[in-house]
Amino acid sequence: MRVDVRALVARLLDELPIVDVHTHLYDPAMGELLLAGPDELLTYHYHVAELFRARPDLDPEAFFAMPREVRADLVWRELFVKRSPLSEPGRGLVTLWRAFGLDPGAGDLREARACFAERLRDPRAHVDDVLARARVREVCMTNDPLDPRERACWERGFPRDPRFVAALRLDSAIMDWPRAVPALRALGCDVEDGLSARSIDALRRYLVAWHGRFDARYMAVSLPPEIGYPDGGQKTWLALLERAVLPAAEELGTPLALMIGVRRQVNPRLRLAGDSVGVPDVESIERLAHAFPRVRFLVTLLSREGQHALCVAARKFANLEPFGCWWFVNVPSVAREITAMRLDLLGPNFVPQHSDARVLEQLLSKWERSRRWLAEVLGDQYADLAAAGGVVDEARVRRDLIAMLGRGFAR
Ligand code: FIX
Ligand code: ZN
Repeated sequence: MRVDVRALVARLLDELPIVDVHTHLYDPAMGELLLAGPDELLTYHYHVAELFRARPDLDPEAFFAMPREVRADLVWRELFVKRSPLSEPGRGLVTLWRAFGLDPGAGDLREARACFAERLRDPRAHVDDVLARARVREVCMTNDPLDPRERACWERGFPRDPRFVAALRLDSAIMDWPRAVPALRALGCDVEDGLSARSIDALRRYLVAWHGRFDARYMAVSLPPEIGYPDGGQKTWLALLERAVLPAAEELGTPLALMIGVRRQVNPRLRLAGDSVGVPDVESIERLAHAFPRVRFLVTLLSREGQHALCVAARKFANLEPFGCWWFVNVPSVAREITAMRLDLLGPNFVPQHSDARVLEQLLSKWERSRRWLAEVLGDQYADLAAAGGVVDEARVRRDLIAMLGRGFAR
């Protein structure tokens, strides 16, 4: 019997319980840290960046001084009422409105606010419903002991929701040294301003301790495009990475995610929406993978450039693992290309996508949208395999999809 390969792949992908390997969501027990609802959704920084393109006359300071509801109303009016929401974030929000039975052509947010207010009367039930409808079985958070609001939760302790797993984020600790020194010292980490052996050892112990406390799945850091490894100790963050973070990763046997290519705050007036992109230095990643063969590097690149070189590097170093289409490359046009290339060069041995959701309900829209282009790309790939005479059946496709999207970074 001939199987309709593309339909089979789309169905299995649709049914697959996903492990989302990178988000900015929090365990519901962490209270207000878990963002939800229309005002958070509309003021997501992806929409805010587009608002300033639509309204170049708008003063960012005046915008951020407005109450959140007023900002959300403005985004809705400018990007969804006065123009068609043709961008990927715009189409994502429309997808979400439809999923909740809301009218994406509405002139205001009244109906949406009423609907979510009703749902959020029982936040736990809402979380369960969103996860169930998104078919997401596990969500990786982004956890930073130096974030005071977050730390208060960990220090107080809370019953963990097993669906929300932790990832120890390192940016605030290592990227702007010695800015973090006072905060680290306040946590009992015996660092000093300089990179003395004492500082390095204290930082390594701090990472090991918080990784344990979080029961983290991996450590992660976002990096600028230029890495320049090795540089003989010139860049402080690179020295900290080499001397404290990588030894901690080896000691813990935990992967390190490198999220490469972000140029933070090129336009600080736009706050979270003010970060940009640069072309990453993949040769340094190869050199790191070579120098630290016992560390598993999970790598995602923010730019379209460098993606091919990263796939080739991953063919040379099995401890390099590409993952996800991050932020500016999480648009179907580019994500399709990247994913087809990864499949061509690596087979099913990588994690094709994460959501980067910041607001709970985005799990629904982002995965709905990603599942579509994933189904197209994977459908083509399996159809080509079948045309070449390969065996493509339900059991094999399901096995591969689970390996790519249903197990997180577990091997
Ligand atoms: O560094 C990161 O993890 C980025 O994903 C975020 O900081 C960024 O602002 C974002 O939300 C992208 O999706
Ligand atoms: Zn992120």
